[in-house]
Amino acid sequence: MRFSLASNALCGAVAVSALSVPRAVDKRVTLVDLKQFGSFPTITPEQAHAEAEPLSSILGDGPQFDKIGQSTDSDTKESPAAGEEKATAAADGTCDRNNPAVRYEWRNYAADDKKAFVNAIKCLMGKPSTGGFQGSQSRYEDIVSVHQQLTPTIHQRAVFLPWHRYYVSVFESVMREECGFDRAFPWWDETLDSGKYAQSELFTDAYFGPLPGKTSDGQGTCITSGTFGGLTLHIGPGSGFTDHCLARAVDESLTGTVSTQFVQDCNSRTSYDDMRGCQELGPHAYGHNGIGAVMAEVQASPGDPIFFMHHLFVDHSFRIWQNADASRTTTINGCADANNPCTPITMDYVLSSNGLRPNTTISAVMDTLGGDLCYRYDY
Ligand SMILES: [Cu+2]
Repeated sequence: MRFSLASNALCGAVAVSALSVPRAVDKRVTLVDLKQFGSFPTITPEQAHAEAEPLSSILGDGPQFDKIGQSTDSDTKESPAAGEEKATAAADGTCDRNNPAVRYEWRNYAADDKKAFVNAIKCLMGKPSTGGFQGSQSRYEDIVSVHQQLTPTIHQRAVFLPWHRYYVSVFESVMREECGFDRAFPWWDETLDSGKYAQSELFTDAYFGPLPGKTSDGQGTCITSGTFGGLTLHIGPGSGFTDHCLARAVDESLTGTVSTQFVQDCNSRTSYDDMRGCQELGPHAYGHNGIGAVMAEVQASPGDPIFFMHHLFVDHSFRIWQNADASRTTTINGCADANNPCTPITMDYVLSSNGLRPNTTISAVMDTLGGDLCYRYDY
């Protein structure tokens, strides 16, 4: 038995009382048992480094993205075209490659856009579920449900990167169409916050709320302040449906591995599926496990909205790998299933969001400047 039902009516959590922790200062802190969340499987940065290929393979002659929006005082500047930004999906199937939507790194993203972004996520949480998504009690949780239900087919296989790219674009589309979000999209360069995620501006009350450390006895903390403070999640933990709080439990020794070196060691691999495996079990997994609690579980981690900032980072790394060689947007390799021997994946492989948005194919999302998509990263 993982935890007693009586003490976990809400939050899967144990309220800290004078009985367990005598420090009066913690009276209102609610801790959660991290065992219920599990963790993502990993490889070590040393493994990734040992198997890295010569760096020249990531410095090809693919599309060169302009370095723009590199201001150091991002709080005072506005993202270009704020308020009239196009969606990063090419609704009509055409993309002007010279004028795509731009995803701005959080530091280059206007303060006003940051506020609008978290408020649009909050808006989705306040809208009713459209039905048909198991366990969901809001439009936001419809999106979480899709990930939970599809978990066995979208992780630890070739489709991981294209599916999560599609999933982030579905999230974006729902934000724009159902909550009126009309700004540029952000992304998060986690390598700049390596080893100090908790100090990132993302984790402040103005935006995603704090990132408390894993306690010395290995517990997580319910988030009670910020845009998402006091949230009750209904999907998860794992494949179940138990009301629990939005909890976090940062381990900066894990976030410290999410470095430029680790990302580059993975991106040095010339084979798509080698790169994918390294990214998935490397920087991707350490970001999830490092933030901890809800984020550390495979199925229902989108219950923490920072999930999408994390997957924007993962997608950025994927796009950087693709930039090195044009063939990387038109081909894929690896396994489509877990059979042995497996079925090789193809560009026609279908990506589903369980009806939240229309199905598509890998070929439609491999190029972020064509097919279903029309965006680039600011660097
Ligand atoms: Cu996932």
